[in-house]
Amino acid sequence: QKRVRGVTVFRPIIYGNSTVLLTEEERIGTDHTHRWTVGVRSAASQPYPNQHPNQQIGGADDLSYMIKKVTFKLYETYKNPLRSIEQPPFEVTETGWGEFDIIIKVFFAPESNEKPLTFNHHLKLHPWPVDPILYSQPTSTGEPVLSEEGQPPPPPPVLSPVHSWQYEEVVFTEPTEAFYATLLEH
Ligand code: SLL
Repeated sequence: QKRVRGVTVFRPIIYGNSTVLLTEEERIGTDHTHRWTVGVRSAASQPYPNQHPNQQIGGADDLSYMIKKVTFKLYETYKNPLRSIEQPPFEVTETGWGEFDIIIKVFFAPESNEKPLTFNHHLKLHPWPVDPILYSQPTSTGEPVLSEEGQPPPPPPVLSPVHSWQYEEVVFTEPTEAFYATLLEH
């Protein structure tokens, strides 16, 4: 495959996860606490219509002109832990109780001759480490807790949804002629 000399093409993507807490009903009979979606999405433009909280970040653009498939290596106790997604949206939705590292591997269109890209994403379920004293509300009297300066404490963290996404510019250096033609159409 001939390559186009002196040309570099950039395509912005994001990868990461969004998480919501399971409802009380959904928690019956399971130790799972969260529903999360891990994925690779367009960084640009239109959001999904009528988004679920797990869909609120990134664009709905179809990346299949350049991405052939994405694999997500989940924690080994999940059924079929190496998930292979061969059409958009390139994402996996699961439930669970804990955070772990997910290896995301992006495979490009065959005519690109590009090697796959690998990202390591730490699945995020919790907004941040919660200070158990600051956030142990409500108080027995119902009075707000005041800090030493007499200021009310910051509001408790919002537990759901939680978003953790990274921006990445995919760089194609001297793309093949066929792939360059495809890239220019998008
Ligand atoms: C931890 N090192 O201890 C991590 C592991 C694993 C999370 C977290 C359920 C998996 C399943 C699940 O959420 N596992 O049901 O197979 O925090």
